[in-house]
Amino acid sequence: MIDVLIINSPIFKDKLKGYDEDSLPPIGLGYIATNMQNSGIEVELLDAFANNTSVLEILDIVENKKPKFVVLNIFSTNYEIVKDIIEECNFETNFIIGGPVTKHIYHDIINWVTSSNIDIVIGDGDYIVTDIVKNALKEEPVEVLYNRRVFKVEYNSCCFPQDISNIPLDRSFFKNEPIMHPRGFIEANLVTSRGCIYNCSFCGAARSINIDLPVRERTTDSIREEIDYLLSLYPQINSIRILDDLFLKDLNNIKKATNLFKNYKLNWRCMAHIKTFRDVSREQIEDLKASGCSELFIGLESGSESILKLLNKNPNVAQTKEVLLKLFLCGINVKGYFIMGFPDETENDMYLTYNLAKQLKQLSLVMESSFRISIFQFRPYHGTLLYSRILDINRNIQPIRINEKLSKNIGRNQFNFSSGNYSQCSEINLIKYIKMMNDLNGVSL
Ligand code: B12
Ligand code: SF4
Repeated sequence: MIDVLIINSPIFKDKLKGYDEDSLPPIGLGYIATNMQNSGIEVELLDAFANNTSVLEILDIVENKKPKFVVLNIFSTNYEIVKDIIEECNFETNFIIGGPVTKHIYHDIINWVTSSNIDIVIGDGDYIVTDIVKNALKEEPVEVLYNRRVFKVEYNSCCFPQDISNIPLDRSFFKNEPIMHPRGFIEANLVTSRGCIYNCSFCGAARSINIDLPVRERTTDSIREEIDYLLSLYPQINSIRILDDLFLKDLNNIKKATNLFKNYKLNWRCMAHIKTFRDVSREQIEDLKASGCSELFIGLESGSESILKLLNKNPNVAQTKEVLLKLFLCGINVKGYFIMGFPDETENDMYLTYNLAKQLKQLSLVMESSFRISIFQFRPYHGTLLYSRILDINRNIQPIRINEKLSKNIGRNQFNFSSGNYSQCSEINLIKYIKMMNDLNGVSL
């Protein structure tokens, strides 16, 4: 019998046959697990997402291991799956549920049908989970209903990690690291900041829905120490991926990253924003490249100015092209994230998105850089600005489910989910455009 089983919850209810898609280590859960372990609690981490573990298998594991606590994360995408795990578990235990979406759905979780205790944590779980497991609470729950409790880790809570620089992380909890990338490099991941300065209306990290929490950044020294540690732990790695919501925010962050990484013989990749490059010169991008920046992940989302306005994104498509041209010229590859199926999006909007992606692909080929396209069908995540907007106009939001039609057309099952079609385009045409976008990845001149 172990004390705690932490589960990185699955996004599929059943095991997918032949599933071999890549995954990233659940770093947030790693921090939580490490803190417990350092306090003498016996913890195991089951990465059901990476291992393609079905709900039935999870229930078996829980019933065999009989943990005193089962700690799970939840996302809008797997709400029903996590509910199933908890409601179908025959073994009575204490569940602790957390993740970025709990603040928007805790009132639903309270009503889940189980005789087990459920504690719901809103906010960063690094320290509070240990207190709950040890029954050594430093703060009272904000809500109690029978055997349900809701804890809120606010800015002024004693469990809130004000300084995220040196939170211990035992990487032996992760079974999928370092990652052998199909494109030939070996990579480890780290998180250097929490929170985002932008306000995209489809995103759970948007500033206006997380206004009570500051954006926190680690010190450069602490990041350097973690990179040195990763190199000693995995001497074979030649690439680092920074998993922050938005690592490169502006010129200042570009300078900091350039100065940090120029001391290593490593490639590195991270998220950036079109506005990151507002005041950035060609020389500064060349320095960024020279420091090892091999690929930037940028949320381009749409080629339609009216859709970009709806998303609170930069509506200037010409500027997007200029920025990508500068990056390609300096030899920095880009992975562009796009979404189709926004509320009231027309077929013409989708065509504009396709056209933008095609032009960027052609530009990258001419510049001998790489432009990869990642395309998703829009689904409203709880608490986001678009979620509220859809409800405000009295439209129904169905639960998020697997989109098998999309998986048949474009593969990469882990990204194909749908909670209905909110656009003005038929579902057939929406899928057609998503497939056309995905197919651009195979285009050559
Ligand atoms: C990197 C990342 C991933 C990685 C790694 C995921 C992982 N499990 O860690 C990958 C690419 C695999 C991924 C997958 C998915 N992701 Co993701 N991801 C992120 C991203 C950009 C950063 C996460 C991160 O590492 N943050 C840093 C660490 C320190 O923070 P953290 O993980 O949030 O954890 C802290 C707190 O949230 C909390 N916490 C988290 N879990 C738990 C659990 C308990 C019990 C407790 C008490 C506390 C707690 O405590 C942690 C420590 O402080 C976030 C954006 C964001 N702002 O969170 C999106 C984000 C979390 N992802 C999101 C989604 C939707 C998904 C997917 C469901 C996508 C899909 N396929 O549909 C899957 C879920 C798969 C899974 N079970 O892991 C959404 C969630 C929105 C929502 N309403 O559900 C976010 C917010 C982005 C968005 N578009 O809005 N993701
Ligand atoms: S989509 Fe990216 S830039 Fe926009 S709010 Fe979310 S994390 Fe920030």
